[in-house]
Amino acid sequence: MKRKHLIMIVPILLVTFILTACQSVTAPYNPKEKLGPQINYTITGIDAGAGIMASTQKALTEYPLAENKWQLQTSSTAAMTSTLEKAIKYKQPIVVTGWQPHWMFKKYPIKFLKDPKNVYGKSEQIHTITKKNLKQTNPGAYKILSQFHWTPAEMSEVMLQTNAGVDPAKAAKDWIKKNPKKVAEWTKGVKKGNGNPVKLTYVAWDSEIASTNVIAQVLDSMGYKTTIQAMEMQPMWVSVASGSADATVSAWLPNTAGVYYKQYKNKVDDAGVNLDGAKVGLAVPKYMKNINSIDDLINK
Ligand code: PBE
Repeated sequence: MKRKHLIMIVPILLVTFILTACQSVTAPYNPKEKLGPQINYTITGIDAGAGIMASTQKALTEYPLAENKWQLQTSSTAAMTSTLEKAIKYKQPIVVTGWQPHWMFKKYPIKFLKDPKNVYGKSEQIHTITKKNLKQTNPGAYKILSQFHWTPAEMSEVMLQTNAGVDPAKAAKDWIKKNPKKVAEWTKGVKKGNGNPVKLTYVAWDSEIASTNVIAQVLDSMGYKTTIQAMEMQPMWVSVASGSADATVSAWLPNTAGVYYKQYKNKVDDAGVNLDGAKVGLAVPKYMKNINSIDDLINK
């Protein structure tokens, strides 16, 4: 190529480059500048009713993030994870409400921020909550529900399937088929249900879609006739407290659903923990290397 041509091409390339760069709205994360202004002081949250949103409101006051212009944006789990995915694609800064077990920690390189004020609690357990006296009125179903216990890794297997587009009932069925020993622990010593109805209510979070579908099919396999119904968190607690539903396996405690547990604990029975080692907090992509604690949102 002649020198004259080169001289013409360079500015054209330059203009093209600048135009392309302008198209991405947020710049990649810049650790040398303050984080807040880079993301308009915004934490990307999920649905307003979630416990993690209430805990994050508390964090806004306690750290104190709100005084320093920070705000929490309400959306949905689906919108939050898609915003997170886009940010990660372009190495942009982002702060999200995060929890485990959830496939977001498998799919994206993200980390929890340290919570020195312990607003979110160290670790959470998911409890099985039944209506009062289910143990006496439906002892077999109660026994299965109280023996239901699995690990975050096991729950994640089902969640990853549903996230990949498999129907939740089918994902649950496949998991049950692959894990007969585990299922035998839950059904140990249980008499057949003879068509006895069981109604489970849940909130349609990925984790609870997984657990509710699995335990419903296990109940059915023992001869119970199980129906499941998704609802918001408050009506779910009311359904069990009023006895219109038999049980839920969706109670994240002691923190996330703590307000509801306190309100309804005299009207329900706690059939025990179905999952240990859950966790709730704020999370950021790992490439935000200098952001490791909630305090860093203000300091860095
Ligand atoms: N979650 C998932 C729920 C509990 C399960 C953490 C989004 C919540 O915040 O209430």
